[in-house]
Amino acid sequence: MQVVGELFGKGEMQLPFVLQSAEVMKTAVAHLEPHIEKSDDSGKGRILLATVRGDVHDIGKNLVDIILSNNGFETVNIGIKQPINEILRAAEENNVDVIGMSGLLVKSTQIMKENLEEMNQRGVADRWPVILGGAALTRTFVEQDLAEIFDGEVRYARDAFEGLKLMDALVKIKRGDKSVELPELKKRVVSPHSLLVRTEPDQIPQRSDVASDNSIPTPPFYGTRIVKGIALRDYASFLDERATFMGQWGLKPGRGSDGATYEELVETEGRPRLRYWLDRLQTENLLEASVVYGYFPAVSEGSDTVILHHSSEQSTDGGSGGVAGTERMRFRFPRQARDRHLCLSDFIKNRETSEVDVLPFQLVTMGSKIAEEANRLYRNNQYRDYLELHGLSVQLTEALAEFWHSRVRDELGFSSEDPNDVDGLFKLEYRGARYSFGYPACPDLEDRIKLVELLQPQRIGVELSEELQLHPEQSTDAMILHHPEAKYFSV
Ligand code: B1M
Repeated sequence: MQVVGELFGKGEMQLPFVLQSAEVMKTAVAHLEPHIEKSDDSGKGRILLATVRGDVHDIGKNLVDIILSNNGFETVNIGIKQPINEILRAAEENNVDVIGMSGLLVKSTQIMKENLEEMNQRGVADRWPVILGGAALTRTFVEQDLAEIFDGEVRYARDAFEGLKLMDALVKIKRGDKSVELPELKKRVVSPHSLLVRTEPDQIPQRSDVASDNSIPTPPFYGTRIVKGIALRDYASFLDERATFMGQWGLKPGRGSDGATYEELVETEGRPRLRYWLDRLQTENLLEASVVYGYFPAVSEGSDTVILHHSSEQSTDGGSGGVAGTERMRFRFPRQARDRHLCLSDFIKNRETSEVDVLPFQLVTMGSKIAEEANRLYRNNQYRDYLELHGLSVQLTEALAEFWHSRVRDELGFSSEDPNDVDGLFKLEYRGARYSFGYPACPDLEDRIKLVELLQPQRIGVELSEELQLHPEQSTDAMILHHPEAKYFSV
């Protein structure tokens, strides 16, 4: 049965309104469906949607599902963590026209490559064109590197709307429409100036030029502490409104004279909806903001950071109560092969100085109720609410992390160096920096296992899954450096 025609046309549309229209359409179709005669035509086209193996990110794929299905395409959404076997089995069983894979992790880009190779090997590359989407992908990686190895058609969709355009074109082409063409594949342009100058491995220094004469602050305690039920008023002011409105809620200024400006959208949509949600979250008691954090003695040895046992170590801190000053665990952080050859360990006192540094870690969570409510809204076809609540919940997680980091600076005695406004905080205008494992200075997600061993977050209801993701999803961890030179960098 072909359900609806083209709903969302060519003009600029704001994602929340598109989702609202999709809700209306879904309800209308549900009413009409029993009265519509089923035809045996193959419809406008059918796509299989999956988040790839090892990746738990759901929302991007679900948005694609909503937009596509409300434009008349049939979607077969098989969920997260899907291995290629399952993807191909479901594609076959549902006789889909196109396969769509999503994934946010860097690792997922490699999995997508392996999936395409597997499709080549099984001789099904010609049968199913593939659309790929997700944060860690780039257009040239898909349209040059992956297109080169894949025997069929593979395309990159930056967002759900591009996914819709591609789906439309791919199905038409598959059905023999000669008037339709896919956009040209984007090739990488490498200007001679943009080539990185890499140092030969044997020339990379043991340590960068980061100053080593900084002072060490005194922590209020060693070991870990838990703080539960943190009040919204404490961390709400740390919310990054721009990231929430533009990044998560899709409130983007329109082009041309008739498009609303960002400021107008903030006034008419952003702030009123934000007030509505913050009230509702409190009234319905959906916030369970908790933190586990701690201060640990540490020294560096080359690129390694060594956490030492401390005298007040308790078994509840996750420590074995080893002899104070001896090695408890070790992180090996990567070093830049270029530029200043920075490595996170350079910001921690070297063992040779005989000084012992202090290294804070934190893990914050918004709890599971908010995620459960967001999922309920999705199942209930309340798409705009789903997008807004999910987006707000992840930005509140960031706000909580930012708030707790400011508390740590306070406890270490240098919060007087903080900027006066929250924008300054987002620009890192304070002493030190917060590094989450998986981000460019410390990309190895395996380090989360050690962090969890140190902080024991199960005490605030947070577990690390075998995909190295924290559950509930609205959780994030970090290591905090107090060194005045510590800022973000990429290895
Ligand atoms: Co974090 N995170 N995060 N994070 N986070 C990413 C994903 C990351 C890429 C950032 C980065 O490095 N630049 C990085 C992963 C890198 C890696 O793999 N190593 C990362 C990391 C490292 C982490 C943590 C591990 C950090 C830590 O705590 N140590 C941690 C993991 C969480 C956990 O364990 N529970 C973490 C935490 C968090 C928050 C909780 C604070 C928050 C929520 C995470 C979440 O969504 N579950 C968060 C956020 C907000 C982000 C970024 C900034 C935004 C993600 C998001 O919500 N996007 C993200 C970086 C980025 O995307 N720029 C990042 C909105 C969502 C609607 O978009 O899913 O991309 P998305 O879908 C879009 C398009 O991509 C496209 O259309 C969609 C809608 O238009 N699309 C398709 C997607 N699939 C498609 C398929 C198609 C077509 C289009 O066709 C088939």
